[in-house]
Amino acid sequence: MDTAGVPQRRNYIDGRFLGSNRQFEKTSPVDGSAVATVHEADRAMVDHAVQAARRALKGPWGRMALAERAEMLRAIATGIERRFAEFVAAEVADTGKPAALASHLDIPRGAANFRIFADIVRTYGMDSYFLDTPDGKGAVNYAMRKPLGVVGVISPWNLPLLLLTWKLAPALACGNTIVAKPSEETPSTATLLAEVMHEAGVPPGVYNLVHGFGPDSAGEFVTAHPGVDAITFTGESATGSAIMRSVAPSVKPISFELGGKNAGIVFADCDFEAALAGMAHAIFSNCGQVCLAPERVYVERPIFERFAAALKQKAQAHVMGWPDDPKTTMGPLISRQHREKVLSYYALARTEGASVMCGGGVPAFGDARDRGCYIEPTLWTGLAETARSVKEEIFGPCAHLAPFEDEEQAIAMANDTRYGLAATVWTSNLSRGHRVAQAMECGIAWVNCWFLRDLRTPFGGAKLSGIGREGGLHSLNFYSEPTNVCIKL
Ligand code: NAD
Ligand code: 6OD
Repeated sequence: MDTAGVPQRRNYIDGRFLGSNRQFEKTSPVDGSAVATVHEADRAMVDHAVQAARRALKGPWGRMALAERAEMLRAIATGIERRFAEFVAAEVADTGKPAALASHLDIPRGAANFRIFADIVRTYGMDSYFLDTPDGKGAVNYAMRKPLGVVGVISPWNLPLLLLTWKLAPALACGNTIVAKPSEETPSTATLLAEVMHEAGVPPGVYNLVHGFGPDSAGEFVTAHPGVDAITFTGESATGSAIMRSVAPSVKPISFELGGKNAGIVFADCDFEAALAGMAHAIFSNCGQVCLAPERVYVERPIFERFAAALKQKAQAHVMGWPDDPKTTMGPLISRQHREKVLSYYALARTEGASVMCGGGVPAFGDARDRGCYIEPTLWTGLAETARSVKEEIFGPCAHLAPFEDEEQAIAMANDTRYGLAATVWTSNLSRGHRVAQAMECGIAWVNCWFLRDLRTPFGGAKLSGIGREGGLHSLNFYSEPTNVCIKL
């Protein structure tokens, strides 16, 4: 804390918290008040972090037995749970999301990510053996898995702890060391996590945290650093493209989880109330700032009018309140800058000929929330499928609804996008559920549910939505490097 009581978010390098001469203020999306002073890492600090991470590869962490490393991951999970209320408060302060959401999703998943990868790495080990004597020539092959080395983790602001630890936990489980750069909008839980690592006895240099922005700041300093062996990134597709350019000279492995313009498909044979509740949740949860959220909703013609009217009621029932108020169901967007972007799409949709079913503007509260970043939940109909607002990711609490005539048309409309992250399909016909889910050109297709996660399953996107898959053994494969050993008998 400084004298004004605003928390300081410092870098954590080689086991020590380090301030910087360059600082910026993180403000609350709820009311514009100061939330934290963030210490931006310059190029030299990032280099310091990378060198510390390189040294730690050879230190106690590199020599630690796998079982001991798994125990350390469990201790980190326990450390998060021990300071649960602090983590919730920090996540809420940075994002403005309802405390109930942070308590039920973000922070428990932060701990769960460490536990699941402790279990998976213990169950499957790091070495896979393939014993064979091909053609009777008498050779034995085995593939031995080793850490990649120093992994750069670049994460976004929408689910800050969840998405950071989703990459951090498997990378640590595989024995790598880390230089993490969280979003400039959400520096806090990553910093609390450094305290938890410290308390759990994680050796210095294993988890290094640098704060700052993307281009010409800590983000780019990490991705371009020749001492970083791999980059794992979650964020916008355009940022992924910039990072690809910056890692190209050193040809590092990359894992990218990028943007989406996801489809929700509602068939007339669905359980209407379940589909309505599920779609309303999927569109508006976290103020629409979930990469998996369906911004394109396709509803079979016979129930289109009824479904649209009911979804509008759900949208209008949202309570845009203070994060700690249990009645609050929707928080603000992350920042004024992001609200400008979403509002520009609200204007574009009108220009492109949308019928605005509800929302489209900024609420007025008559209190300090007017200094925040709240925005109305918004639904449209009537846009052409070629409209930019139907094609581009908006990342706000909004969706366009269009009717479809049959299964074939629904599939064609859903797949008519350059993105390929997720889809959600609602039907009571089991065969149709399988058929349509399998026809989706995307990484994850949910049937009669959305964002229902089993952390062992492959997670990631096709097309513009990403490169590679993480989750379960997919993560262990990415965060480790096999060496095949062939022994002639
Ligand atoms: P962003 O791409 O703007 O920023 C993400 C991170 O990258 C931040 O830490 C940022 O500082 C850093 N960064 C930005 N430019 C960089 C550069 N040139 N070099 C290195 N680092 C750089 O994304 P955001 O606005 O924080 O998050 C929202 C986006 O993330 C949306 O597009 C959303 O769909 C996507 N997302 C995808 C997933 C997924 O799993 N596929 C999950 C969450 C969010
Ligand atoms: O659940 C996850 O593991 C995950 N990566 C979720 C991504 C959500 C996007 O906003």
